[in-house]
Amino acid sequence: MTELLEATGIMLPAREDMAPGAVLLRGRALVLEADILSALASVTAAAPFRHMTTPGGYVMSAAMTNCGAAGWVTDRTGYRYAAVDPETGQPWPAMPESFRRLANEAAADAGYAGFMPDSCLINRYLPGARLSLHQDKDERDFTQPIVSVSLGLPATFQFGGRRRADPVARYPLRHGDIAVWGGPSRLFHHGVLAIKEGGHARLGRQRINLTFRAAL
Ligand code: MD6
Ligand code: FE
Repeated sequence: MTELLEATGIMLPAREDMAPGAVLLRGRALVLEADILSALASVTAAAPFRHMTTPGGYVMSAAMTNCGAAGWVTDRTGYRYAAVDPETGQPWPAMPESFRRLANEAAADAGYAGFMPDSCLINRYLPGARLSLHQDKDERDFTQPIVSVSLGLPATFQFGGRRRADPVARYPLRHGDIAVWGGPSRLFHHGVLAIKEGGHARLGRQRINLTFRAAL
């Protein structure tokens, strides 16, 4: 099959449908890898990773930061998008052009032409960190998709349905893979299983995820 690419020895389809409106694009970020990694270093130097607290009082195991006009934050008062980084008191770093372009082009590949993200949440998972099953529902406009870029250590992505109790499928995510979900699956539950110990050639002992949203 021509629609196969090799990643760490295991063949995966270049494109996989997870649900109606939800698609996995294997290796899609690699065309812009160098630009994305250098822009990532600039953003995280200006807005360092930090562990946020959920409204329920739990410290999240993934460390987070943001770039773009709006950044997703959580504290004891709730989840929201904020224009200013509560740690630095400064606006979040501007969204790098390479980020905007990658998100826009991946969304178009997935069937969502014209995606203009105003928010990029950046998650850093060290081995053991995880993200429990949840919906992304703090955005204003659910007609716009979510574009999620995986970098560094591999992860197992969980993708369920509209209801929390719906069946959940598991997909391996590797460096460069992009998941896009929107339309009928925009509010589907998803999560990330605990990251396994390891080292990545470019990023070392961590997984980085870029989650693009049209939030405002
Ligand atoms: C991922 N992250 O790390 C997917 N959603 O592959 C998310 O789904 C996510 O990290 C909302 C808030 C933070 C997140
Ligand atoms: Fe999410």
